[in-house]
Amino acid sequence: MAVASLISAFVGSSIASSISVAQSPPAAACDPIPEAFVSYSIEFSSFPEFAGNNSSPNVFSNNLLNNLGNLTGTKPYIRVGGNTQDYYLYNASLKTALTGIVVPSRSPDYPTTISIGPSYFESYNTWPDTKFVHGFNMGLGGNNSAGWETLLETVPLACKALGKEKLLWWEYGNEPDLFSTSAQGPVRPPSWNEATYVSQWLNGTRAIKRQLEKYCPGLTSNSTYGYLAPSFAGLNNHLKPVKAFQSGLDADKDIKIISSHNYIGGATQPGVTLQGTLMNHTVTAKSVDAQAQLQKNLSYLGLPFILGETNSLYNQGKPGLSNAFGAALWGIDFNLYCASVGIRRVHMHMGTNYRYQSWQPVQTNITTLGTKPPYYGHVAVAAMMGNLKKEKTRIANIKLDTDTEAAYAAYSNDKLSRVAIINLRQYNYTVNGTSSVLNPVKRPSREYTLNVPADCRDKIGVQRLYANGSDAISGISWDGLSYNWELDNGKPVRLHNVTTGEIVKVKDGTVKVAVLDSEAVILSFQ
Ligand SMILES: *[C@@H]1O[C@H](CO)[C@@H](O)[C@H](O)[C@H]1NC(C)=O
Ligand SMILES: *[C@@H]1O[C@H](CO)[C@@H](O)[C@H](O)[C@H]1NC(C)=O
Ligand SMILES: *[C@@H]1O[C@H](CO)[C@@H](O)[C@H](O)[C@H]1NC(C)=O
Ligand SMILES: *[C@@H]1O[C@H](CO)[C@@H](O)[C@H](O)[C@H]1NC(C)=O
Ligand SMILES: *[C@@H]1O[C@H](CO)[C@@H](O)[C@H](O)[C@H]1NC(C)=O
Ligand SMILES: *[C@@H]1O[C@H](CO)[C@@H](O)[C@H](O)[C@H]1NC(C)=O
Ligand SMILES: *[C@@H]1O[C@H](CO)[C@@H](O)[C@H](O)[C@H]1NC(C)=O
Ligand SMILES: *[C@@H]1O[C@H](CO)[C@@H](O)[C@H](O)[C@H]1NC(C)=O
Ligand SMILES: *[C@@H]1O[C@H](CO)[C@@H](O)[C@H](O)[C@H]1NC(C)=O
Ligand SMILES: *[C@@H]1O[C@H](CO)[C@@H](O)[C@H](O)[C@H]1NC(C)=O
Ligand SMILES: *[C@@H]1O[C@H](CO)[C@@H](O)[C@H](O)[C@H]1NC(C)=O
Ligand SMILES: CC(=O)N[C@H]1CO[C@H](CO)[C@@H](O)[C@@H]1O
Repeated sequence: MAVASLISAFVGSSIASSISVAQSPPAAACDPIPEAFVSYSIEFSSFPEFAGNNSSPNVFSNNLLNNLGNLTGTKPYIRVGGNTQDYYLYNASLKTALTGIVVPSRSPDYPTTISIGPSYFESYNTWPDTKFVHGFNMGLGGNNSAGWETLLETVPLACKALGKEKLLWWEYGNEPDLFSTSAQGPVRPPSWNEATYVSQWLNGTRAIKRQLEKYCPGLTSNSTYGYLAPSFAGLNNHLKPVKAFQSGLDADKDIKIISSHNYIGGATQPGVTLQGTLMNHTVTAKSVDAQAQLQKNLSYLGLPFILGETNSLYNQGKPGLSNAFGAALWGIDFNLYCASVGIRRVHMHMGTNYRYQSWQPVQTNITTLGTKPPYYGHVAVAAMMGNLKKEKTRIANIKLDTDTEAAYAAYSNDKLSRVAIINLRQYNYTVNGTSSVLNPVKRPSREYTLNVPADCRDKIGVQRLYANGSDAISGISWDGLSYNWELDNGKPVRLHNVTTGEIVKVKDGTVKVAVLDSEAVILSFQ
C-alpha cells in the first residue's frame, strides 16, 4: 500500500515534511494507463484556428502536440466538439471553413449560429500522427430538417477526411443532458428525458452508420466503428448517465468509451478563488471522486471511462484564475488524481480566446497568440507518465494531511520510477495587481523528505515547474525549458535564467527536496 505519513514540523520559517512512498504499486492500483492519457478537446468552432488548413497548417499547435507526444510516446488524441458541435449547419457553397455569429447574450465566447463549408474538414490533415474524435450535431440533427440534412451531408466529409488512420471514434451530441435547459438556448422541449434521448441517439447513429456503409465502407467494422457517449455535462442534470444506459443507449453495442464531462466550478460562481477552488486538493479530489463513482456505477458495461471534456471552471474559465500559473498546478493535481482513480484519459478542453485554454492558436484582438500556463501543467503530467507505449505505468496518490499540497507516485513496470510533489500554497508575484518582484513577503519553501528505493542510484534528478508566482501568466518553465510561441514556435527552448540538471543526494535511504510555494517538482528514481 502507498501508505504515506506526513510529519510536519516548523524548521525556522519553512516547513519540513516527510513522505513515505511505497516501493511497488498499491494492491488496489488500477490497470496500467493507456497511451494518450494527456489529451485535448477543441471547441468545434475553433478547430480551424487551432489546426489551420492544407495551405496554412498551424505548425505552432503541431509543435505543442509533438512535445507531449515526445514525452508519452503518443501525440494527444483530439476530440473536436463542445457546445458549438450542436450549432453548426453545413453549407456546400461556403468558400471558408466556418462562419459564425456571436450573440453576446447567448455566449460572448463562441458563435451560436454557425455554417461550415467543405474546407472545414481540411483541418483534419494538418497534424501528422494524430487521432481524432469528430463531433456530429445532434442538437439540430434531431431538431429540424436542416439539422438532419447536415448530419447526412457531413458523414461522408468527415469519414473521408479521417479514414482509418486518423479516426479514433465518433460522437453524436455534446452534453445532451442540457438540451432542454441550456443557458445558451434550449434545443429540445421540457419533456426531454433519457428515453427520448436514447431513441433519438439510436435514430441518429443508425443514420450515420448507413452513410458510412455507403461512403466509407472500410469504417463500419466493429474495430473501426463506434462512439464516445453520453458526453453529459454533469452527473446530476436533467438527464442522468446511469439512467441513459438503463434506457438502452448501448442497444447497438457501438459505444466504445463512456465519456463524461467535468468542471471544478463556474467562472462566475460566487466564492471561486485560485487558492480555495483550484489550488485545493480536497476540492479537486471531491470533484474527481464523483466521476469515479459514476465509473463504478457503470462498470458493469465493461467499457473504458474517460473525461471527454474537462477543465478548471466552466463558461470558458475565469481571468486571473484559469489562465494563471496556479491553474497549471491545479492541472497537474487534477490529471494525476484522475489517473490514480482509474479514469483512462483526460481531454482538456479549449477554444480560441478561452481563459482556460492551453494555447491561443491565432492572434485576436482579445487574446495574444501563445502558449498559456495550463499547457505547462500538461507537460509536467506527461513527464510524470513517461513513455506509456514502452512501460506499464500506474499512478498512485500519496495522501497528505493538508489540502494545499499533493503528491503522487509513478510505478513503471511495477517499480517506483517517479514522485511528483505539488506545493499548492498560493504565492502572489504581483501585489494588488501591480507586477513586482517587490512583494515584501519572501517566497516560502517547504522541505520534503522521502524514502527512496533500496536499489536506487545515490543521486536523484529533480525537475521543476516554475513561475514567479501562482498569479504569473507568463515566464513559465518546465525543467528550464520554455515552450513559448515567441521563442521557437512552441518547440522547447532552454532558458538561461533557470537552473536545470538539479540533483539531490541520497542519504540514509532518504532524499530531501525543497519545493517553493506555488511550485511542482518531479523526482526521477530510475
Ligand atoms: C451558403 O453560402 C453561400 C456562399 O457564402 C451563401 O451565398 C448562401 O446564402 C449560404 N446558404 C445558406 C443557406 O446560408
Ligand atoms: C486556409 O487558411 C488561411 C489562413 O487562415 C485562409 O486565408 C484561407 O482562406 C483558408 N483556406 C480555405 C480553403 O479555407
Ligand atoms: C430519425 O430518422 C429519420 C430518418 O430515418 C429522420 O427523418 C428523422 O429526422 C430522425 N429524427 C430524429 C429526432 O433524429
Ligand atoms: C427545436 O428547438 C427549439 C428551440 O430552438 C425548441 O423550442 C423545439 O422544441 C425543438 N424542437 C424539437 C423537435 O426538439
Ligand atoms: C468489438 O470491439 C471491442 C473493442 O473496440 C471489443 O472489446 C469487442 O470484443 C468487439 N466485439 C466483437 C463482437 O468482436
Ligand atoms: C479547500 O476546500 C475545502 C472544501 O471546500 C475547504 O474546507 C478548505 O478550507 C479549502 N482550503 C483552502 C486552503 O482554501
Ligand atoms: C452511483 O451509485 C451510488 C450508490 O448507489 C450513488 O450514491 C451515486 O449517486 C451514484 N453516482 C452516479 C453519478 O451515478
Ligand atoms: C475584434 O475582432 C472581431 C473579428 O475578429 C471584430 O468583429 C471586432 O469588431 C473586433 N473588436 C475590436 C474592438 O476591434
Ligand atoms: C493573492 O492574491 C489574491 C487575489 O488578489 C488574494 O485574494 C490573496 O489573498 C493573495 N494571497 C496572498 C498570500 O497574498
Ligand atoms: C494592497 O491593498 C490593500 C487594500 O487595498 C492595502 O491594505 C495594502 O497595503 C496594499 N499592499 C501593497 C503592497 O500595496
Ligand atoms: C527567464 O526569462 C524569461 C524571458 O526569456 C522570463 O519570461 C522569465 O520570467 C525569466 N524567469 C526568471 C525566473 O527570471
Ligand atoms: C512520438 C512522437 O510524437 N514523436 C515526435 C517527437 O518530435 C519529433 C519532432 O521533434 C517528431 O517528428 C516525432 O514524431
